[in-house]
Amino acid sequence: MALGWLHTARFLTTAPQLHFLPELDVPEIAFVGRSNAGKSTCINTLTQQKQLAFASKKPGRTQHINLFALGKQGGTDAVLTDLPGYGYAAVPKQDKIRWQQVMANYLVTRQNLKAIVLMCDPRHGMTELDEILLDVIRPRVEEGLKFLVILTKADKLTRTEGAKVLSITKLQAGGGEVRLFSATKRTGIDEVATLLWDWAHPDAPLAEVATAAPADT
Ligand SMILES: Nc1nc2c(ncn2[C@@H]2O[C@H](COP(=O)(O)OP(=O)(O)O)[C@@H](O)[C@H]2O)c(=O)[nH]1
Ligand SMILES: [Mg+2]
Repeated sequence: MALGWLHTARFLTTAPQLHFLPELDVPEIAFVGRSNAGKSTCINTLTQQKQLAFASKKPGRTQHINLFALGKQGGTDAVLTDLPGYGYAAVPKQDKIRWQQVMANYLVTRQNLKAIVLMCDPRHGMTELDEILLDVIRPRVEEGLKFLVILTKADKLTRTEGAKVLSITKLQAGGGEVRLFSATKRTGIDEVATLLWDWAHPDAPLAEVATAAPADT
């Protein structure tokens, strides 16, 4: 049912920085990570739509905050935010700095932000830029903002390597959740979907949860 909910994702709006975004009162879940960490693939897998990450890739939107609505048509109950990746070497320094400021401003001050999902390539682990991001959001995490690290491309790891990187990342994640994920092997998908559902619906009674699933799942 959580996966069915994620499959309802559709493009909502895009903005070059926080103050152009509409103020919303539904929970918002932001996806962040270094470029090439596997964020687009992960979002596509969770929502089962190629078009979403494509929407974020359109010319002019690559350094934008892109929002996607979740829930029944006309009954949006949460929003996914795709924040374009950081750390891409070919981007001019000036643009990198600007984008890091836009991101930090969004992550620190977005009112309805409920959760942050950080995508990480487990073969590189948490990089310096990921650590900086962690420092930026730490005060909000301590105040109750949910935090999840997704270790992507888990299919590239042996079982032992996976277990090791999982425990190391748990230590680094400062109380946040950590999950192994693979788009190719389709591991971790249900677990991540359930976490996100629960975070977006903290008060949902079980009966409501059961009826919220679209018919096609
Ligand atoms: N083996 C494997 N490759 C993946 C997986 N997820 C992403 N990739 C590859 O990693 C590269 C970067 O993925 P992408 O989603 O574009 O990363 P983004 O820059 O963070 O949006 C691409 O070549 C993907 O095919 C995965 O689960 N398994
Ligand atoms: Mg991408």
